[in-house]
Amino acid sequence: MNLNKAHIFRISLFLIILFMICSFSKMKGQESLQNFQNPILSGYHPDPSICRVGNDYYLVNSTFIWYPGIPIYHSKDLVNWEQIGNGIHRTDQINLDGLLDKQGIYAVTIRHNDGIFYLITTCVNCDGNFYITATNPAGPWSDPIWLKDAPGIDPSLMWDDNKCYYTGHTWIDEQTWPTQCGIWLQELDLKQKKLVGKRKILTYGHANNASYTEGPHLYKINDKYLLLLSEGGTGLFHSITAHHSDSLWGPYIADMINPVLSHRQYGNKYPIQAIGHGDIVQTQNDEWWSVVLGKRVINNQTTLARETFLTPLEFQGKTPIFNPEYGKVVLEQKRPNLPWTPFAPKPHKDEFDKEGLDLKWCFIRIPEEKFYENKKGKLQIKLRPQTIDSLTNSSLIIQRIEHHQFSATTKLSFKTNKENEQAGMAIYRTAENYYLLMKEENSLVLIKSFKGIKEEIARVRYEKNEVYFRAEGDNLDLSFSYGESLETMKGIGDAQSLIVIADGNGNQFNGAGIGMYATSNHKISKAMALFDWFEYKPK
Ligand code: 6LW
Repeated sequence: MNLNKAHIFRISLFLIILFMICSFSKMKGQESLQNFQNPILSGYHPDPSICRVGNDYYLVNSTFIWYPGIPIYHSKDLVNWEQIGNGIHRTDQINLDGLLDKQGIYAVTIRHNDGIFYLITTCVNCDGNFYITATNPAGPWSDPIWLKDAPGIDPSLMWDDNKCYYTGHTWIDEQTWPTQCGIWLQELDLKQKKLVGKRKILTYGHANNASYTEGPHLYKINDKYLLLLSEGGTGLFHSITAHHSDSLWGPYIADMINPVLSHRQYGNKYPIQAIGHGDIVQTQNDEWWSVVLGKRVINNQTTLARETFLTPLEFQGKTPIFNPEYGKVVLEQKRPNLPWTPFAPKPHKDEFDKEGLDLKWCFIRIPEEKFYENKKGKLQIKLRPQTIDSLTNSSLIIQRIEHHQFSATTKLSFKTNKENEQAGMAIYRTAENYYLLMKEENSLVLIKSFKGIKEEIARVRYEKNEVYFRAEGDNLDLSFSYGESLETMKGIGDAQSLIVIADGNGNQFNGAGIGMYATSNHKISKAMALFDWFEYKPK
């Protein structure tokens, strides 16, 4: 073939343009994504509730006794979520002392009306139902407004004819069947900040002997009323049912296709179970989507607790058809018709070189005393007498475990000559179920507590001040290692199991975290542990 200069020029131009198109679409790969992956919020993210304001979406979860409580997530596409704040972010908003890990802040509802955001929830085993308000969802949020005469859990709000209405769950005292609950409605006077007027039970569930009827949300759609709620309890039998009425106060008629969403019919081998407790939202493009909770199950175990899943729905007549044609929540499918808006990924490694703690860090119960400080690029944690297994706040700072395969590493600097003093890494689910890898006076110790039985798994002599600790999770397997440097890490203890932090065995409702812990085990101490950095990443 005879190639003249013009030919060569044209071919080169073509190749350059092809190269540019390829690199551009690679760069924009995210934007060309047609599908999304479930769960949209992995790890400990139960009881999701959602609302839309213009083109912005806000989502919240329950947090039990973790503080800050009620994370507020923001998204523009329903798939990419970024935490922008917390509803409970001041230590004087609430008191969680003495509460068990499964008590405290239960399911929350987020709503927006007339320029004000509302979060309404229950503090179980503390003061009951309350709401807080904010003009900016990132906060600050108000002090709680307690609704003293509101029984039960799972409050929700809706507005109709400029009035605000409360729907909630209640136990039925004179039980005609076991686990009987009801959903009730009453007006909430936002000026007087109290429930007013008549109270009416709207339903006991969609079928005779329905159990754990809870998690209601009432919507007015095309001038009709749709009541969505959960039944069956938050485990294998969980479900969402729909009830319709032409008027606010009822009667509410159960939809013929109830339950409108459940995975219970797939049995206990199915990889996504416990689908239920949902909320729905209509997009600016007129699609309907729901957020629901579910559990991913591996070898019959759920180590990541209840997570948040996204699934579409459409109305056929009044009936909400969840994930039309599939009828179930799936791990991947076509994403919402919304502008793809990923946010900058957060670094896995926290260098502790900024003022204050990143939003991902949490405490168990309320840190009345500020026992930590970022100093010269290190997180300095004060050893205090409180221990991880007491029902009070201890010097424990954790983030959610969000992956089935993860690796967490930290660099600790800690020196003591007191045998009661320890600092190190913790994997925590409850005061009875946790692992600790701790540095002591001149040894390192691996401790396991399972169903409240605490045992020392391994101990090695170690005399340097600095040490690297690592925990690695792989489905149900867990291993720990330590070293003087990252290049010389050695295993400590036998292979361990993440069943310790999985649902069951006393672990209920909340989820698991990993992070840093320091204690002087019931004695007063002046000691500090310095954490240079902490890295948690999926593997
Ligand atoms: C929550 C209830 C539920 O308040 O579990 O799954 C309770 N649903 O609605 C605790 O998360």
